[in-house]
Amino acid sequence: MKKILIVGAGGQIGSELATYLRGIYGNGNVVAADLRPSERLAADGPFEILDALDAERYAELVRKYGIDSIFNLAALLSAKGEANPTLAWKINIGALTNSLEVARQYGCALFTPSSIGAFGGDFPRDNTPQDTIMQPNTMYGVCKVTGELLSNYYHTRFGVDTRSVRFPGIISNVTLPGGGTTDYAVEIYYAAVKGERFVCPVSENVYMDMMYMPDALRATVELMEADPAKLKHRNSFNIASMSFTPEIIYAEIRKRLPEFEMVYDVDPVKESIAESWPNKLDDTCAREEWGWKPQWDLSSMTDDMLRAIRAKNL
Ligand code: AKB
Repeated sequence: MKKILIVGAGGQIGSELATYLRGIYGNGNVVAADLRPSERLAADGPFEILDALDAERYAELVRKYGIDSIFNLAALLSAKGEANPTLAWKINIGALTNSLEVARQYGCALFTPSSIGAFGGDFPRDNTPQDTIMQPNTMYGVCKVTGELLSNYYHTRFGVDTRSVRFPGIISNVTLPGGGTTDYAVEIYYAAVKGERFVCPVSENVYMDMMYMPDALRATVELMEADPAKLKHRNSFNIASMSFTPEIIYAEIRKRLPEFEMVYDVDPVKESIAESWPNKLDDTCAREEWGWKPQWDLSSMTDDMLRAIRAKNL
């Protein structure tokens, strides 16, 4: 049985990944770690306070629990990273290099997500290929490209089992994202259920890749369980399931809630980040090398998001 450490387990992805992994590998085998305490994560399995920049404490936890697989999710997102680029570099790269070193020293497999934010420059926006120009103009993107390169380096140089996907914007209903460019696609559902008018920070025709959390969690585990002999790529795979503009998601919600209203107040930082990213990724390599296939689309996700948020009785 695996012994897993999730670093940054209190965030949007980590909080659901902990529950998902505990369901598969057993509660006691999945240690959730975060800067801040979490009653929810501590309720059904081991929980530890960890600042991912503290290499000694990181290694101590790996030894204490006999960890063999690490999921490193500690990072500032794109819009927040633009507000404080030096902090974004410090956290995102500090957590990455500590994860790589501890994985090298203790023989752990390591998953560190990349993102659609790794793209930038003059690359094909539609059906963006797996291997193309990556010249991001955000600090978040610079960190993601660095992460991909360093993770490949640790694999080829030291044999560390590093694996990664380029996540689209992740849509979920448990923990809110914070500081991302794609956050609007989560916030819109909360506004719709609360009967509030939604003010969208990205303009109406900007396409971005998005994915529902259950697909993102499944992708993470399927890649980490994939036969290494079949992986020609490692860091990092394009994965895709849906791509839409604010107008398209708005129309989808209005099919269920015709009274729902959305207006635009475009945030220039988010807008320019969104425009520098792909419209839609080509995920052929992930499909061919480890059998990736999404299960959710905009319509089924919208039904499920509205149901889950209504059940919170906000
Ligand atoms: C962000 O918007 O910064 C993230 C991402 C796409 O990586 N959700």
